[in-house]
Amino acid sequence: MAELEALVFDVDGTLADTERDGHRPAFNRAFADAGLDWDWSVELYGELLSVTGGKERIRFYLDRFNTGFERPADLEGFIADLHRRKTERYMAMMAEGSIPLRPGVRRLLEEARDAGIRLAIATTTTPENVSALIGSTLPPGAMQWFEVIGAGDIVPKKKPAPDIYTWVLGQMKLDAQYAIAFEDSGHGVTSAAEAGFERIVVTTNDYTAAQDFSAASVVLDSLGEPGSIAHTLAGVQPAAGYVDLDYLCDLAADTAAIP
Ligand code: XBP
Ligand code: MG
Repeated sequence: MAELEALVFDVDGTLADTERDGHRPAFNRAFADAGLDWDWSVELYGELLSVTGGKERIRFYLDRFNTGFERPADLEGFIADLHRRKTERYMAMMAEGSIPLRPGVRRLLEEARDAGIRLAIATTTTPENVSALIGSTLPPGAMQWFEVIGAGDIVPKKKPAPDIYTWVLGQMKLDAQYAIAFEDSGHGVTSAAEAGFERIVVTTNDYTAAQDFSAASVVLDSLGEPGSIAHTLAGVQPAAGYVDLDYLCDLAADTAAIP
């Protein structure tokens, strides 16, 4: 791989553990707002995560888990409306500061910024959700830390399709060989790999730990912090105990890739 120029981050599960305690309860609150008795448990949500995108996930739920529901004539409009309510609920939860960034995320973003490394986001979630999370967890103006934010319906096909990573690279006029992608899920890794990323750093969470990360360069339980070591599940353990720019440059230069 060529010299490292940019870091591209997934959001949900990677920057913060938003799925179980952020998106899932926001969906449930939107269902209650709409007078529906649907309840997405922690376990059911794990199965629903096989489909990315909130609107797509609601449709999948109806197709697979709630086939008896009497569908309105305009199902698409009904789902879009439910999803709008869900986004409002999610943004309100973020404004309360209910979900912190994962360990090492802020440290690594700041280190990369100081070193002049370009930063970007490639996510499936709705753009407003990205600003809500960044706004509640990073200093004012932190949205500007990211040169490009690729999110939601800006591309027709969500992860695992490569489209969102390809779109971000296009906006940055950047070849994937100069960048590292950060992901938490198998779908995310597939998306980045198919967009041409040769280096992908995975930080797992409870929902994704058992997924297939064979296209990743390293799989860790977190980015780690000084004093709180990152545990490596595949690939080379960071010498410092946490993922920093030195480690990423070694990864980019091949010296720390999975043998
Ligand atoms: C995760 C997703 C999203 C969120 C819900 O995206 O698949 O659908 O679960 O957000 P990523 P929306 O890991 O790529 O950040 O309801 O806004 O889709
Ligand atoms: Mg994710």
